[in-house]
Amino acid sequence: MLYLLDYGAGNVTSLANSVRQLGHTFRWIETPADFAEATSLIFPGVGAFESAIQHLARRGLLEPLREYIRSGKPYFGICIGMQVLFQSSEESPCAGLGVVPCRIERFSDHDKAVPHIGWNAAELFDSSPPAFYYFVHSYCAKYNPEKYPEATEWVYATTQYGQELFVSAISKGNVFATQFHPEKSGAAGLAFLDNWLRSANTPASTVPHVRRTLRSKDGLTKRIIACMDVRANDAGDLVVTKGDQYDVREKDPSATVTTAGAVRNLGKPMALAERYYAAGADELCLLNITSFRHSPLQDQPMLAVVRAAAERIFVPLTIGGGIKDTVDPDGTPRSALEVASAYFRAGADKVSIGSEAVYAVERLRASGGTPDGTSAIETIAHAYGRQAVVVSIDPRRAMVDADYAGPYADEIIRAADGTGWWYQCTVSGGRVEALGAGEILLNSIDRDGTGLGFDLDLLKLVKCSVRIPVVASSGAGKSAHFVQAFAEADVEAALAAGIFHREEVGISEVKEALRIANINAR
Ligand code: 1PR
Repeated sequence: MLYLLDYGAGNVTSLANSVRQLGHTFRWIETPADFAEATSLIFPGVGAFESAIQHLARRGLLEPLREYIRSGKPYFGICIGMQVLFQSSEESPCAGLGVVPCRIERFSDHDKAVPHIGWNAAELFDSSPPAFYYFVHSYCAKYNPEKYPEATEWVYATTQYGQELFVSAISKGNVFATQFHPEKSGAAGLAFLDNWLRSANTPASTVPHVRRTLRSKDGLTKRIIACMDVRANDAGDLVVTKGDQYDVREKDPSATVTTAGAVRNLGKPMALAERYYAAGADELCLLNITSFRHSPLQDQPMLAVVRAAAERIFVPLTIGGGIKDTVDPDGTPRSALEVASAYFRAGADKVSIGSEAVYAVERLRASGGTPDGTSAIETIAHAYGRQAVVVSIDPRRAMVDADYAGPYADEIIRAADGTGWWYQCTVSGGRVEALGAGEILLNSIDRDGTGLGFDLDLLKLVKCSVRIPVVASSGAGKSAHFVQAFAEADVEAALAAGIFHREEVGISEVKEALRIANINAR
């Protein structure tokens, strides 16, 4: 019987869904005795090394896990499930299981954004061609045969991020593990997982080690994200809508100002999500833009959408809107962490925090810049790892006169025609990084729905002030706009909504334009 080990953090639902999708049955490890029943075991995980080890120790599972691995029965570790096999991690003073004689270290952020988020090439040591898989981590086993000669026989695949090579899969005897997430890597990932599930009880054959060297360019691809703004329409159904500069209601063409028309309906969230997965989207984003809370947390209609999406879609899902301390209709208080946990259990990989991040930064400033650990960003990052926390920023240009000398004088951007502006919210970018955000989703109220292209000034400004990945959002009107955002602002991902919903531009068309421009795309 196949068993899955859940250490209580991150999205294990997706792995369970992938295993089911591949036609296998499984049970969850509940007690130490279950290890004896298991004939194969998968330990998935994201988040932090220390919480994984401590969680296993608290539940009395650490020694049984070590015993299980020693017994020679098949083990497949994913992400943290791989890292716990190592001796130790720079992330924590806790010792690992010590199966692999090597230490886990942090990526350097001198030449690149950290965490490493996205689809990168894993080069296997067997004869299979390199394939793209989804990674999300800040720590890794660096590929270093000189420093860790005894670990070399474990190396099954390597991957290059920036100018660092790391071990992206290990294999020896009954132990197999990947730093990437096969359950989030689309068809390639499912095939990879299926291969292990079918051959788990066949001992791995040793593959000769050939020394790997750095290339001038890494294999990380720029991500194309399809975003669905979801809200209840006037009949109470959840629909994907799309605004112009955040106004999602149909406009009365005869009126000079917006009147309260019906909410624009561009389709059902699941139907669109499936379409984008099939079309090759690297990631999907579902934003609950009205944060409707007329039902208790566990019955949130948005949770049902996430559950359904996670059953059929095997690329990362980001969920945003309403990730904050709230109160159920019956008066039960719900912390932001509880709200986020409900989404992670439903199958979300990341949560995106909007308004609450702004308030957290305001509190941080008022307190003199010392984080107190209580904000939604901090509590969620602590429990699930910073890579699970996206901060969504909604800046708007605040135009100023030529002779403006006010408090934002140092931040003014001037166009060639002399017009000048500053961005309300720009400073939040740097502060949310300090609080523990793992990625920034950078919208632009001015560009939203206009098709005029991403706001490059804004992207460059934020990109050069943070070291975490930045997702460009708002204003995409054609493939060339994506090329521009990657080539000129070097963002890690770009997101669009309207052009994909209305089928004006296809995801494959965008990827083709990137390839022509010599930009890595999956
Ligand atoms: O504040 O934590 O509850 O989060 C609310 C979330 O909802 C935030 O991420 C915020 O950006 C988003 N949001 C709030 N109101 C709207 C609205 O449209 N009225 N949508 C809204 C933001 C922007 C993008 C859009 C891109 C690309 N939507 O999601 O998809 O601009 O559009 P385009 O390609 O068509 O130009 P909280």
